[in-house]
Amino acid sequence: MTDADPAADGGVAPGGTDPAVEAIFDAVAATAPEIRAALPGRRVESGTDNPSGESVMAGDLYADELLGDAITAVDGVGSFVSEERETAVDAGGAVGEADGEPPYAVAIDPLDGSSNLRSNNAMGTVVGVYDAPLPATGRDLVAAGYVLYGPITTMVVADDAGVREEVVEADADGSVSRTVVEDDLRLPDDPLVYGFGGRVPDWPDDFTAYAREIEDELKLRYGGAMVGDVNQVLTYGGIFAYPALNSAPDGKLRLSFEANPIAYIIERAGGAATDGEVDILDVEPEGVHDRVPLYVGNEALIERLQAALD
Ligand code: AFP
Repeated sequence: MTDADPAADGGVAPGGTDPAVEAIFDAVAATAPEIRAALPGRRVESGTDNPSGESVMAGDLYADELLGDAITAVDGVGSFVSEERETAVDAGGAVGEADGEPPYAVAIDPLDGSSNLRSNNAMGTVVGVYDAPLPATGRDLVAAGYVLYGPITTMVVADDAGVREEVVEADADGSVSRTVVEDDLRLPDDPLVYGFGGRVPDWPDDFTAYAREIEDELKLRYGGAMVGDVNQVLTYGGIFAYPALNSAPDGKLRLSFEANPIAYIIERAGGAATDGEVDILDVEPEGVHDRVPLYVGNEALIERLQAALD
């Protein structure tokens, strides 16, 4: 068990991760119980839109504020990007390898799936830790993770040591604990579930043909929050996609703080991730809010998907 305060246990990081990276996930975990406790009172629209033009819930703004304060306070963080903010926040210096400069830029979706607030379904926080200024490709990720607010609050973390699942809990003394419950998460070899976003009439014909095949083979698991749907794939094997649509050829999900972190996690767990043509981690972004089609899951299913879209 690791307290979500590195000083509490000397910053001993699981798997030998850079303590500065571990401090970022400690900061994310430390906010989780407070964000979860605040959700019942923040199920309404804020009346504002985010840089992607999407309606923002009160819960989105609250999570963004808490996470922004916690992450930018970490010594190793030089820059912070959020779905809810137009531009990067300077958090202490130019990210990169220069001596003395903070090495990391962090990109987050503070409350992925916030439209599930009204229906009380799963949602969570997505985190990407890059060692290059943003926008950057997924190859510049050194770690990624997501908090999942389900029946249990869990955090999945992927880094050089692999992929692990932690239970995040507020202790009686007010501290927050991170308990590793799975220390080597791998996609099961035999896929079981699928979840495809967008409206079926808006799917291109080639994706529709692929979806029809998958529907005959796997069980539908689509909950409207990428973190919950991807966690199904990570747990049971299968495929999650928010595909290119006829009305939106770039799909819906953002590369920097949704597709890249999820692709990094799934690939570290033995799976694959593509935009339909190339590995998601190789997509070159122009801006931090660039959208990209996302298909992630078992390698064989992704290979079939790419053949179907050729
Ligand atoms: P919200 O955060 O606005 O609920 O959007 C969630 C999301 O970005 C991603 O988590 C889901 O996979 C996808 O959108 C669901 O989109 P649809 O509502 O179009 O199914």
